[in-house]
Amino acid sequence: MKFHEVNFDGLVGPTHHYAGLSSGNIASTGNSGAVANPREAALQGLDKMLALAERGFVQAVLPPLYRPNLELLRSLGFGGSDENVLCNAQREEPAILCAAWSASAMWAANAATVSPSSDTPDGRVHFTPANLNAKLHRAQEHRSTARALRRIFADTQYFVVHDALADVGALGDEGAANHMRFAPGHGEPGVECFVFGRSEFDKSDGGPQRFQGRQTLEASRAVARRHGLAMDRTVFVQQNPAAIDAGVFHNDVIAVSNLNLLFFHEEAFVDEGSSLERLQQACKRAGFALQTVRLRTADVSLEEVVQSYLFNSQLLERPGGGMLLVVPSECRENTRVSACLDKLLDSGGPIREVVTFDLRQSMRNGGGPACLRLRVVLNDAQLAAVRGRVFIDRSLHAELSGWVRRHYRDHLTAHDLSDPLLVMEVQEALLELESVLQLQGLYALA
Ligand code: SUG
Repeated sequence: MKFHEVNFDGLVGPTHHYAGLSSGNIASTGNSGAVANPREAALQGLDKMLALAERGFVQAVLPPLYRPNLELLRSLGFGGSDENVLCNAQREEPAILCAAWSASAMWAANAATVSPSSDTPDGRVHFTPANLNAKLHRAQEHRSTARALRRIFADTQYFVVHDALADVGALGDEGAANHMRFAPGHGEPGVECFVFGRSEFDKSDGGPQRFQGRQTLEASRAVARRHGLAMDRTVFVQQNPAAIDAGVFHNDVIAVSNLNLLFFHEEAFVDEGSSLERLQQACKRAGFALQTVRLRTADVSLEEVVQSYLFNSQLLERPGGGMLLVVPSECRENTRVSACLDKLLDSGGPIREVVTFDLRQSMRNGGGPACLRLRVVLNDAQLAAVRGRVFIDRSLHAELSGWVRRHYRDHLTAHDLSDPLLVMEVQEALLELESVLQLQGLYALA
C-alpha cells in the first residue's frame, strides 16, 4: 500500500489580527496593534496550498475555529447580551477580548501531535490535540480542534483522536511544532523525536530565563505513551534555553525534518552532541541512517533565524529525488540567509530546490510555512477514509478563494472587535464554509 505525507494547512479565519498575545514570539509582540488584512492572509495561505498541490503534493485544509469565543468571556464574568459582553470586555480586558477573537488555530502545526499507523501498536493513526496552555488565546483551541479532527478523521477503524492532555502548565503541549518524525520511507516504522522546552519536575538542565519553555518533557512523554510508541524508537531532546530566550518559542522555528533528513541550526538543542547521538542511535536501531544538514551561527545567527524563519520551512520529498525547501519570502530578503540558501543548493546535498511564498500576514504573528501545516502520513485506505471535502485542487481553491473574497474584511484591528456586525459576518461565513467543505454542523450554528 502506498503512503503519502499529507499536509493539512490551517485556513486562516476571518478574524486574523495582531494582538501581541504571544510573549516569547518576537513577531507577535513586535506587531501588536498593527492593522491586519484577514482577506490577504487567507488568500496567501490558499495560494501556498494550491501551488504545492499542483506540484503533486497531497494537500488538504483544516477549517478555522468559531470566533468570538463568547463562552470564554462569559466564564470570566462578562454578562448580558452578546453586544454587552463584547463592549465590556473591550473596555475592561482588551487583551482577553482579542484572545476570544483570535484566529490562532491557523497555525495547524500546533493543532495536534500525530503518529502514523506504522509507528503505533494498533495500526491506527493517533492524534493528540495540543492543549496549548502556555497562552490564553491558544488554550481555548483544543476542544474545537478535537471536534474538527473527529469529524475529518471519524473512521475509528483507521484513526484515534485522543483528548488533549490535562490543562495544566506541567503538561504544556504544543503539538507537532515540537515533534519530528524520521523514517526511511513514510510507510515504514519511524523514530519519533519530541523536543521539549522545559521539564516541570527535573530542573537540573535549567530552562529559559527570559521567555517561557512552552512544551514540557512530561507532556512529550505522555503523548508518546498514549500513542503506544516503541521506546527504543522514541527520543526526547531538549530545546536550547538560549534559543528560546532569543525568540525560538517552538522547535520548528529552528529545526525541520522529513524522512531521514534533519535540517537544523547548531544552537537548536541542549547538548547538541549527545542529543544527535541519541537520535542517530534510534535511527540505526530502526534500520536507517540519519542524515543532517547543520547550519552554524557563523552562517546564520539566532537573531537571523528568528527574523527570517529559515527553519520554519517545509521539507518536501520531490518525486524526481532530493528535497524541496519551502521558505517564507523573508528568507530571500536577508542577504546572509539568502546566501546560505544558495550555498545549500550548490553543495550537492539533499536540498535541491528552494521555493518562497509570501505569507507576510501570518509571518507578522510568527507563523511561517511550517507553522501553517499539520503533517499526517496516510496510506491509500486511510486517505480514502478522510471525511469532508478537504483536499485542495483547483476547484476547491477557487471556491474557497471566492468565499474569502466575499466574506473577509481587508482591514481589522482590536478596535473592531466589539462590532456586532463582525459577529454576524463571521457566522454567515462559517455557515457557508461548512457546506463548501461538506462538514455540515461543524460549528453547530444552525
Ligand atoms: O503560538 N502566534 C502563534 C504562532 C504559532 C507558530 N506556530 C509554530 N511555530 N508552529 C503563537 O505564538 C500570535 C497571536 C497574536 O499575537 O495575535 C500567535 O498566537
